[in-house]
Parts: sequence; structure tokens; C-alpha cells
Amino acid sequence: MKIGILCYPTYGGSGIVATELGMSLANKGYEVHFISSALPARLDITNPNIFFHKVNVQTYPLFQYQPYDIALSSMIYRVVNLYKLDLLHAHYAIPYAYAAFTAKQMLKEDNNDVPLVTTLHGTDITLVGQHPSYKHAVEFSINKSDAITSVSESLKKDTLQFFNIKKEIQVITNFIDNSEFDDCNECQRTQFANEDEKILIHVSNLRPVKRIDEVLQIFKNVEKKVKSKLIIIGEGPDMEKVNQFLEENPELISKIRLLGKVNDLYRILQLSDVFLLPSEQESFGLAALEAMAAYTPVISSNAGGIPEVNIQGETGFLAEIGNVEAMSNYCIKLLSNDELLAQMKINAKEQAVKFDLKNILPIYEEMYKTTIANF
Ligand code: GMT
Repeated sequence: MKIGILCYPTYGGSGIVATELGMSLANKGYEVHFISSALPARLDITNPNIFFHKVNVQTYPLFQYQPYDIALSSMIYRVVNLYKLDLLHAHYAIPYAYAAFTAKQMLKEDNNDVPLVTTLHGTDITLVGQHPSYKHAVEFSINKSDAITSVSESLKKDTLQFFNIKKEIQVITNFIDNSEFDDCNECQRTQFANEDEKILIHVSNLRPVKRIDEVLQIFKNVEKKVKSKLIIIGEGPDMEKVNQFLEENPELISKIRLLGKVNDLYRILQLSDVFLLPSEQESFGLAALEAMAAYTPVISSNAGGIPEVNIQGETGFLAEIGNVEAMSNYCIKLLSNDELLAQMKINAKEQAVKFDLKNILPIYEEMYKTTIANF
């Protein structure tokens, strides 16, 4: 089977899921064509079954805005024709499902149409997709897809609530390849914390929905009771809030490490004791699942699909969105009790194993086959 994957190339969750899925399919012998504005961050382009097609946007003095979606649909059309693709898989409704629909209309003219699967990831439904500028196009693109998947039950519920969807939405949860996680390398821990300190970690693209100010406030509360360090991984618009916090709390400068984008995320997760995710919205919380795969329990809000991943009292603790005090207290409780922490680390890993790639990949394969058969 030849599959075209349309996704964001950046360090966002949808791009990571699309890339990991495409690479796993390629490893199983599928021919996978990525169509995006840049090489996706984690893509192993050396795999002979993987192809990358960069969308080239031509500038012209007349354009106030570059017409990316037109260039994208043209590229989708060309790749389907050239490589005889069997199916397109759009990750994130806009612009991918929308541009794929336009490409399909062009392909129909050549009697060369292919089925389109759209995977809904989160803010394409709950945030960006709600804006009047995009809402109708999002609803239209979803309804014009030949199959629709959602990464959690919560996101499916939100989609049906916010949009008039006329087709079945299949929940196929995000996944993790547990085989990519090595055994914990204790030596590295000393690079981040002293023997008697615990390590808290947060990984995100530092957008407002991630509530980085709450991550910092939780750490400030915890640090008063438990000797600890905080690692922040990622870059994004709210990095300024971190800088501001450090200016206001100079005594914490030596206790907070800002690592930006890192390549060896898994190794750093493995030496952490607790992952903080106080998000305002989170359709799934892939970052939390990655932490769990590295034996790191999660203290989170109960937003969106997080409760489907982080189980209260087992893999970590959850509190209402914005309840910094509760999240801080849970964190102190967890980090002050070595027995509880050890048990939750094991529970977190067991939960990650339930979401293992080997369980989820066959569901995608089956869905592709059914979609092609029904087309
Ligand atoms: O950043 C992205 O590429 C997508 C991003 C978003 O904001 O929609 O992340 C979403 O997709 C991830 C992968 O499916 C989920 O794990 C995240 O929970 C979800 N983010 C939100 O819903 C805020």
C-alpha cells in the first residue's frame, strides 16, 4: 500500500504522531510519502520506504499572504499522480484535510481519486477550529473525509458537540513505541540534580494552553517542602513568562534548567521523578504518555482526554484545571514518599505498555484497508 501523510513538520503532537506512524508503516513495508512544508522533526529519511515532498510556496509581489494551501493541494495532486498513492492521511483538519479535499477534486478530473483519512488531534477542534474564520471549513473538511479518526474519546465527544458531523468517528488513541526507551541511565541524573533532590519535568511547545506559569508556581510550592529541581524542555511563545518568573524569583534560577528543544528527550524523561501537565486543553496528552513510557508518573489537570491516559491515584494524580494548590500538594505527597513514588513509576510504565505501538498500528492498518475497500 502507498500512503500519503500530510502533517505539520514541527515539534507539535500531531506532527510527532504522524511521523511515528509513517515510520512504523514504512518499517512494515508500506511506501510512505510525507507532504509537508519542511522535513518533519523526527523523520528518518534514510528509510528506503520513506519519501519526502516539500511544499514550495512561490512568492509574488502581489500576494499580501502566500497561498500555502494552494501550493499544498497542488503538491498532493502531483504526488498522488506521480507515485500512484492508494490513500491520503491528513493529520490536523486545517489546512491538511481541507487541501486534500481540493486535491481530490482535481484528481477526480483525471479519474484518479483516492480515499482521504483525517485524524483530528486537538486544537483543530477545540481551539483553532472554533474560530469563525475556520469553523465552516473545518466542518466541511471533516465531513468530506472518507474516514475520520480521533485520538481520544474526549476529542470525539468535543467534535460531535462543536460541529455537525455526518460520519462515524473512530477513536484510535495515540501510541508509544516502548522499545525506544532504554533502561534508566542513573549517571546522567547527577548532571541535573544532587543525590538528595527530586526532578520535576515539563515538556511542551510552551503555548498558552500549557499553562507554564502554573508549572512554575507548582515547582515553587514543591521546592519549599521537597529538595528538587525543575527541567523545562521545549520552546514557544510563553518562554517569556519563564524569563519573567526567573526575574521575579532569582533564588530559583539555579534550580530551573531550560533545555530548549532536545534530541535525547527519552533519556531525560527517564531520570525524572514527576512530569507536570497542568494544561487548559489537551485532547490526549502525548507528552504525558512519553513520560510514562520512561517510568515517570504525571501530575496533571483533568482537561480533555488526559484522564484517559493518566489514571488518578495509579499513574499519578489529577486536579481541576487551574487548581495549582491541589497539584502542588499531590506533587509534595508523591515526592515525599519513596514507596509511593516507586510504585507509581511502575504503574506509569504499565499504563504506557497498554498504548504500545504494536497494539495501535494494526488498528490503523485495518482502518486503511476498510477505507480503501469501501471507497
Ligand atoms: O501541536 C500539535 O501539533 C497538535 C497539538 C494541538 O494543539 O492540537 O497537540 C494535540 O495533538 C496531540 C497529538 O495527538 C495530543 O497529544 C495533544 O493533547 C493535543 N493538544 C491539545 O489538545 C492542546
